[in-house]
Amino acid sequence: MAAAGESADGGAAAAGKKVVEDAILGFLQSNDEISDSHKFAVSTGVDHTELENVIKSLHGFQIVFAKDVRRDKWILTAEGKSYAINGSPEGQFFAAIPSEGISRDDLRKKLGDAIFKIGSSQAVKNKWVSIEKFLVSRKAEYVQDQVMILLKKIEAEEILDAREIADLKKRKLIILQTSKGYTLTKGPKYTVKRVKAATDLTREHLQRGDWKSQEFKEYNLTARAPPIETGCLHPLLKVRQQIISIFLELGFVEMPTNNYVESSFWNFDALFQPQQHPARDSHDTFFLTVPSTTRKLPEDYLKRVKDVHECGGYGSKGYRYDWKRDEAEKNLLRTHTTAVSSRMLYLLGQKPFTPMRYFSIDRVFRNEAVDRTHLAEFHQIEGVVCDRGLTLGDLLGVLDDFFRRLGMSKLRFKPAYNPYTEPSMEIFSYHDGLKKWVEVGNSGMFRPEMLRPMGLPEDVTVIAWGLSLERPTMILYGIDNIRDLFGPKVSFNLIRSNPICRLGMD
Ligand code: FB9
Repeated sequence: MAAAGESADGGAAAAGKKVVEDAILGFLQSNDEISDSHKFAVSTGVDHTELENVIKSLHGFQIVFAKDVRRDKWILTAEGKSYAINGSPEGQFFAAIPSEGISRDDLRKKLGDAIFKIGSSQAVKNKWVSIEKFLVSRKAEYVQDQVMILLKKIEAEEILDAREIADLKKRKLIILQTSKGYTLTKGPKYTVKRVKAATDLTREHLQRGDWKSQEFKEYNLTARAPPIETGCLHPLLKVRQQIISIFLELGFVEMPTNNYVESSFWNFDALFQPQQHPARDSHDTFFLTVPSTTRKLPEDYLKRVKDVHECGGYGSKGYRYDWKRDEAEKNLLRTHTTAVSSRMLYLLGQKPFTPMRYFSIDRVFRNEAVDRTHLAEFHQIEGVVCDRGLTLGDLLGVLDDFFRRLGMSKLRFKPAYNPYTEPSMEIFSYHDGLKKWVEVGNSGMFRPEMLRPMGLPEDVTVIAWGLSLERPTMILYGIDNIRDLFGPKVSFNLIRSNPICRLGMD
């Protein structure tokens, strides 16, 4: 019955280990050293790997001193092995020729193309045979298959001279195998019979009193603790946490983003995005078949949205097209969290105005071509500031403050276009690590055609910006392909062993 914690076969392995240990310690009792662990393994019939484990343990306890020795030895290739058994091609070639000679074809059939080809050239070179047009005949009574003999010597680990080695090597019949071996000598704590070191001082030791002579295992203070299986955060969630704390520090409130399914109305129409805008067709947007349409839209507000699209107002001339309700009722997977901003701004417009700062970080879906940096879904980060008389300067200021906390202090802005913001700007940051300007987001001032129908006062302006969560995470964690960061191909190792998110320390 195996001792507690020791599995049945554990006993055998330990016994095996003990046998090997005693063999080594016993040998060193009467010999100064074991010069070559490989030879010792052969002589004791022990597998060298098993011997190696014992050597490492004895070395660890300084019972023996093990010095690494690199051992190069020639071994036969598969071809070499077959010639050592069947004879070299030239040897087989010669042997296959009857005394009266034989036709080339018969000989080729007898030996096969490979042996015939190599054998013929070597046998001729060795002046063993003559090959006329059709007939092959022996030129020697008896020949010695030197190659086969040398190959057998290699197998027997006999030493060959350099020229012989060179020939066999050139014919790819042998290759050099480098293996690590050890030379063993007695260590400072050498003992011929090793008493298993005890790990702990026990009551039994004290009762038996043998603790005085008992060897105790050293504490291996460098031993790594067993990995503690803990939960671990995906890098995306670590960066998200950092960005959430930046927004909260800046007094922003998180918007409820728990609805991937949205109506075209809040995703597009409320944002003054015209119904014929290219982003609104199924090439860019995932429309739902079930439920294909939304039922509840605020009627009075919808009327004002229809009007502003069709004929403008609030200083705008609108888009002058027939706005269709059923287009706005189509359900889709939201293409941006700005759809959530439109809902929140509408709610803000339904009560006496109070300045607000909102942010959202959640999934958005776009029917786009997947490539190294784009999937059909990503996490959008959005910041929205609503107040009276906000200007583009305020937007620049907030962007500077936000991105500085993200570790991006050098920003540049490029005019851009969004259907729902005017002016709009793409944001670029100089990335010291990548030594280049990186597009880090988009921004703008929401159009009055969007805000006024919501009921927000005329002097209220709303600045907003957006970026993705994946791009900064890829750059911060040095991940080149977005598929290694998000989706079925993500390696658990990335999840388990990714460092903390240190914004701004690139
Ligand atoms: O995230 C983006 N880039 C980025 C951001 C941070 C970053 O940090 C590094 C550690 C240093 C690195 C890169 N981009 C936005 C820029 C590009 O990657 C762009 O090619 C891809 N964009 C996505 C959309 O792709 C179709 C990123 C995504 C994006 C773009 C725009 C918005 C949101 C996400 C927006 C908006 C907006 C505008 C006005 C008002 C409200 C919202």
